[in-house]
Amino acid sequence: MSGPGFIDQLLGVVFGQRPKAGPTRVMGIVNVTPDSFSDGGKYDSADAAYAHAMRLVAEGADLLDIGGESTRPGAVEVDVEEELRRVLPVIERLATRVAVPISIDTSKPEVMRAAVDAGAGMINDVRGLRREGALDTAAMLGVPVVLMHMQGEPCSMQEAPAYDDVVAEVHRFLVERIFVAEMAGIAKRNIVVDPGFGFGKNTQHNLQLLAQLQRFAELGVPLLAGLSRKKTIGELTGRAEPRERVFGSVAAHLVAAQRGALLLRVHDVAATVDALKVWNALAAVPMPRVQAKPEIRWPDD
Ligand code: 9MG
Repeated sequence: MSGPGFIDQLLGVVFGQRPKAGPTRVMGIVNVTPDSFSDGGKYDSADAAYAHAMRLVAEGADLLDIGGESTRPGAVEVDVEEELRRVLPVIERLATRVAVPISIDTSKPEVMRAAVDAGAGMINDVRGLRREGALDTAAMLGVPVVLMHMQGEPCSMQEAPAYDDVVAEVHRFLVERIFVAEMAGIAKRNIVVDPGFGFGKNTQHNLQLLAQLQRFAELGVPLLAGLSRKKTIGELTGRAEPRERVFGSVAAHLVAAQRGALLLRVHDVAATVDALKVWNALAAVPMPRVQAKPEIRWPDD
């Protein structure tokens, strides 16, 4: 039997004894794009993206997700050359300078290949390796992959997302993608799944997925959750500006971690790391059994 794989090492898990919930890790988002919803244009030069990535590592990111094409609702696709032009210089510089693994956020086989050659050690595909050639390329590269659920395509996915039963449908999709990935030669220990919050889902869909996230954590592979600064957080908090959604995002990610997410994809690394530290410290303290529900009386009752 071989030793622990990349994901097991990342999660600090003893091979064969992966817990249902436990050492949740933080994936810092590095968008090298002029048009991402939350930080569009802020880090679209290689220098700015590199400096941002270094800051996220200093804040405690366990891995970095580098993306060169926005997948926000309404985003238009860029061609392979442009995506490579954006991400490769950043990955090349980071690969020799940071100790944390680098993930490439892409659906394009050509970008997967070049990014892994440049030093990326993981593929994050919002299309769950459904693009032509993606499955075989990922299998050939032999690196861990994130298989995410998305209904539709970013350009139109939020126009009228519809499900009979969002939890059952996303669950079925992920079961099928795990099977297809394994059939293509991707080892199960290299697979991570993600329900894809906000990808062809409205706030009610996202809340249902979050409420039943444990079902996805029981698929036998690590679960990733990404709610960072998304529209659902804005709707729940009344915050129109993505940069003002930090507290709401931290709360949602903490709930996701409690329901079994082992990886959290976030913009706000420092805030998320602090929240996880407090949760972990508290989880180690035994809770006394509550005997009876105390009756609370408010002063003007
Ligand atoms: C690229 N990207 C944007 N949001 C994401 C999410 O929620 N999960 C994953 N895996 N990737 C995402």
